[in-house]
Amino acid sequence: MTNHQDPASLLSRRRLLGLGASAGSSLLLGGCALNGLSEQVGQISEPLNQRLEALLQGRGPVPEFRPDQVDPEALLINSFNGTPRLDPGSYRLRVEGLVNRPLQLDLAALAALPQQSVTMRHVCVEGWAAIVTWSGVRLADVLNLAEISPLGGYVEIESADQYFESWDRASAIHPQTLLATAMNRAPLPVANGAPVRLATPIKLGYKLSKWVTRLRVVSSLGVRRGTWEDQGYEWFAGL
Ligand SMILES: Nc1nc2c(c(=O)[nH]1)N[C@H]1C(S)=C(S)[C@@H](COP(=O)(O)O)O[C@H]1N2
Ligand SMILES: [Mo]
Repeated sequence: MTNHQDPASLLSRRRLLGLGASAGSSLLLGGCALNGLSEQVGQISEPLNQRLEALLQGRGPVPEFRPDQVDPEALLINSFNGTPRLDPGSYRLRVEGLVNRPLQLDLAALAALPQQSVTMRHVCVEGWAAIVTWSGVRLADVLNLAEISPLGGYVEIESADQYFESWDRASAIHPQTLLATAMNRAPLPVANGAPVRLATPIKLGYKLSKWVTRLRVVSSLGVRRGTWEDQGYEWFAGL
């Protein structure tokens, strides 16, 4: 746990770190440019792709907040297509696409994986933010379990309310990116995405899909990039 900084300095610090880690690649700041580069590199060769990934991950973990900074009242509900109620007993997280071992994980299987927490600021572009503790499994652990292919540069995320997202691989396997099943040390409420939602301190709120049902690893982005992205929101949406 490191100390909290005000959001503006935190943002600029992260930007600097990102730039510093990638030695001259200002492409990091633009989702589209990054996407283009990553696609090109993926086509050239696998070792290069892995080097790029290492560079992107070079920033390492970002600072977290203290437990006493958590503000449950500040977290608003933002759902745009109703609140799906998934039956915990029949719930399966499907992991498919460019993986050697496609998976269908039930909640017991997820609970059996190492559990992590992240205390972070959730930032919604609609003008609110809230410090939250999310707990669950690392998305990286699930992707590793599925034996993600080196060619899988992106992860598409489907939700039960038809919400759609797509992420770059480096952000997906970032150590603070979780498939959360708990919020503020209590079981994840339905309104906040139960039984499983995405959480990470490195992306804006709209990237953090609730009610996640399916992960599909792909080599390039499709026509659909995200529920909000397809209406003009930035794709990378990094914090
Ligand atoms: N499936 C799904 N995920 C979603 C959304 C949604 O409408 N459906 N809204 C997004 C937006 S814009 C935000 S800010 C956060 C809000 O999360 P919360 O409702 O738990 O605060 O969820 C994100 N994930
Ligand atoms: Mo949002």
